[in-house]
Amino acid sequence: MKITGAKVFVGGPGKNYVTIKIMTDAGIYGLGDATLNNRETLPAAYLTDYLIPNLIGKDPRRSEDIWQFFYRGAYFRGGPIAMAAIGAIDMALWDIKGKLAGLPLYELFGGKSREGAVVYAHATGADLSDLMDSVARYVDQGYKAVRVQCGIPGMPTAGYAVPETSGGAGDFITDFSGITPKTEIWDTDRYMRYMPGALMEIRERFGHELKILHDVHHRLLPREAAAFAKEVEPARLYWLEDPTPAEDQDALRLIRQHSTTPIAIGEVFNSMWDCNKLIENELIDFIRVAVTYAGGITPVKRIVNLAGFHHVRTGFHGAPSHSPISMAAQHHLNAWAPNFGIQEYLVLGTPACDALFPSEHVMQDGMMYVSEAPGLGVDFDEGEAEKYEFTAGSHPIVRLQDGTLWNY
Ligand code: CS2
Ligand code: MG
Repeated sequence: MKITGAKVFVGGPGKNYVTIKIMTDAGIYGLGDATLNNRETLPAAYLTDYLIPNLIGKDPRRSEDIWQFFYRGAYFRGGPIAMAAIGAIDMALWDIKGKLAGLPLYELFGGKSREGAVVYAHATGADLSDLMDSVARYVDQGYKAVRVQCGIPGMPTAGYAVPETSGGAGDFITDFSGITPKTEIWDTDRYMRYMPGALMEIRERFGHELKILHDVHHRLLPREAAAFAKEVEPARLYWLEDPTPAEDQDALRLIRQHSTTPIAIGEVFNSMWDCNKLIENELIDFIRVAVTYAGGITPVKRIVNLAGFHHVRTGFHGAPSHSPISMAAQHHLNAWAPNFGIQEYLVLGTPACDALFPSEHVMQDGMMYVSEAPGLGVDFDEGEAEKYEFTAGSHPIVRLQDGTLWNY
């Protein structure tokens, strides 16, 4: 069996997705997602210029050797661009494997460990009252878990992932449009004074059954993160995400030494080597890697297995940056992983997105039910794809009030 060709598409409804379709001489094709948020043309170029020419003629069933060929063989290893590109090929090869076997991917991993996987939604508000309304809407829809972000009174701009103005009644998605980044102003002291009380109010209003998550988005120093994690303990968070950038991983010890709040990290990691020490030293509770940026199903399964030995559960990244293809790969891993924790999930189910990526995965009452179709269980409509083209975007940048550049 041989790979006969591969095509790359960039674009999508309101969001650029990077999709690869790998064709074989058996008439079966596989799909992969290489979307790297706001840098989408780069993994597309890596695929087109370097990886695809080396794929043609290879046996698609040898997904392990192909992964090693692209990872070890490149000499310069890792990084989000290369790993997103390798990850997309790996997903597509697993998709082909599942279709050949006539089985949904979770069966090839070891079968189901659960019927449905708990997902969390993003509740957000310009102020606490709007945030409460947003949480209530998700609870009414049956969600069992929500991530909560709200504007901080007196902060010059709203804060991470919250609308600038009150009264919003829908899902809020950060505006990444334009090549020149927007600027947010951040004030750590105000955030640290306000947010613990707000989290406590949310817990009191919604009771103990709701899983409440909060994303600091890398904005605190290790000592501040330790103080914050300790102070929010009464709110009994399901997790505190990215309390401090995880580049200096020894700094994570400080949080552990001061608090039992569960810590979730990893959405910017690209390899096992970015997270193995955090896992082995049991400094985190949830590993947040994405199947895309972490290089595909092949390495992420290894990360999940290592995590399982150290009481670390999964909480794969599921921001709107991911197309339904990589989300499908995660749904299959979530159905299997013995140490599954939770899945981030944003309702992107617009008719346009569903038309581009027809899928049989079902979200109901805050639970994701994996498709029984062979392979990934998601398709890609090339005719629909012709409607879209690439539009450049950028992540906002963050500055402190005196102008110092800070972490988005
Ligand atoms: C966030 C992301 O989903 C999350 O937890 O941290 O939305 C993140 O801001 C984006 O993926 C950046 O591209
Ligand atoms: Mg995050």
